[in-house]
Amino acid sequence: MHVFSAIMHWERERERPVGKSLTSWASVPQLTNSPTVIVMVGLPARGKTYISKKLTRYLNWIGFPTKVFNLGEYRRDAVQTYKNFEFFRHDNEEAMQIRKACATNALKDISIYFSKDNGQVAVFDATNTTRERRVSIVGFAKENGYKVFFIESICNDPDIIAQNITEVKVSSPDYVNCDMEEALADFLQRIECYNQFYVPLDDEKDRNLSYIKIFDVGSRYLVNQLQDHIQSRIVYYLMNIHVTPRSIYLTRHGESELNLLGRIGGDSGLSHRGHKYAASLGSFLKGQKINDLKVWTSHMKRTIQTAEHLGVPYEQWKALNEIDAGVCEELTYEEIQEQHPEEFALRDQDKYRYRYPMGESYEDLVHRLEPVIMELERQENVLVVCHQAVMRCLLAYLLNKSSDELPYLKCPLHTVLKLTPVAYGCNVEPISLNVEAVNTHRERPVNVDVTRDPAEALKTIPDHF
Ligand SMILES: *C1O[C@H](CO)[C@@H](O)[C@H](O)[C@H]1NC(C)=O
Ligand SMILES: *[C@@H]1O[C@H](CO)[C@@H](O)[C@H](O)[C@H]1NC(C)=O
Ligand SMILES: *[C@@H]1O[C@H](CO)[C@@H](O)[C@H](O)[C@H]1NC(C)=O
Ligand SMILES: *[C@@H]1O[C@H](CO)[C@@H](O)[C@H](O)[C@H]1NC(C)=O
Repeated sequence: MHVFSAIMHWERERERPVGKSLTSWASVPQLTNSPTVIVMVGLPARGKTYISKKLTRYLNWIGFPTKVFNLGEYRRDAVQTYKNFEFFRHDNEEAMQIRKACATNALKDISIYFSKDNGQVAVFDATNTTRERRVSIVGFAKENGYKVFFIESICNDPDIIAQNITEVKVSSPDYVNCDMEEALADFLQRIECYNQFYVPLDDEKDRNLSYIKIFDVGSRYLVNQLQDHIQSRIVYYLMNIHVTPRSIYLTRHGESELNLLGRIGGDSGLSHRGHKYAASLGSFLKGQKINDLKVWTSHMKRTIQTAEHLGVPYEQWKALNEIDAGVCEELTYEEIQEQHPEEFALRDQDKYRYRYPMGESYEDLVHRLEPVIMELERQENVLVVCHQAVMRCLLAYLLNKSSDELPYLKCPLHTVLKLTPVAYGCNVEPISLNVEAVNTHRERPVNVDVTRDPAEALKTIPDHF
């Protein structure tokens, strides 16, 4: 982790300095020179789609525009109704032509994504089980100046495979009107079609390729010929994720003294109602009977006071501290408008990238939170007691929200979000503990021009004392 925090530090150094002009802030940082094609390798039901989606969510969150190109979807577009595994037999000439055409179309779309849509990473989610096919992808990438990184998932545990099939494949569009047993049987035969020709990445023959092999759901890894920063980030991420069932609980601290006054930031303690919420949170958690719950707070008084009511050990993370509002710390929105009207408007124009003078932006916060996300991935049941901006960043990662949506995600006080990973996403359950609190959510106003008048700037500010 230390190596990576050094890298992240270096990245931040290269970012624009604190300045005024929004146009210079809006530029997308160029982090790698040439785009990367990630190619998934492995038999069906080895988690290729799962890894593709999850990795894509992570890369987008840390600021590398990434998209999945799923060959199965191209195939379903080309062949509207799936009959059975016969389609995947190696001697089915007609189907083979269709599959080739789909792969060609997907690769074409990848080039368009890189050249026209600012894409940096494309995840090619196909089976690609033969060497010949891998060679053709490497050729395509060479022609276009792309880097290629293979991710191979290897697993021969029949229980895991059967569980995977029932979890995600039986509900696939291929099997809409099929019963479970039938679908499972067909899918196993489909795997067999691939298995006859499957050639795993080879220590010797593929020694010039860049790849990671993941064995048995991450119990062992083999990494070969890493080429750059982004590939090391990918490897780092893949080595930290797990699939054990668990829940993540996110909450803000109880209402604080400064919340009551409508002042942002600062380091005040809890209000009377804030203490009440903390006590309710304690009973709520007891009721959930969570196995081995880890509790994390920031270094700020309001999260620590909240955790103190829970009666369990907790750990403090400086990285979880609220966004640093710089010169605007402890001001009300009215005062910000009065003292820094231009800053206030600039923030409304691009809330994600806007950096408070002497403070931070949401984008900075995402970088700061990266080690927290990595540790969240490693852990099982965790409660994070944090802050509004911090919770928005964590939620955006967990729920795959874009950087435009991120700064406006609703994270009310005195509400716990219970997030439970399922198949390819996350179930969210908001639980209000029925302790009143002020509203701290300010919507983006319609007029974001620096010349707007104060009344317009203040139109969406929440009530306070
Ligand atoms: C893997 O990619 C190649 C592209 O070169 C494609 O021809 C092939 O059909 C893909 N694999 C499978 C199993 O579809
Ligand atoms: C399926 O199995 C593989 C093991 O090869 C695992 O890594 C993957 O995450 C599993 N789950 C899903 C939903 O595909
Ligand atoms: C790997 O690359 C080296 C140098 O370019 C080349 O001499 C060698 O034949 C390649 N090996 C394989 C297995 O492709
Ligand atoms: C994540 O969001 C992007 C765009 O907002 C979308 O294309 C993609 O399908 C989403 N991924 C998942 C796993 O929902």
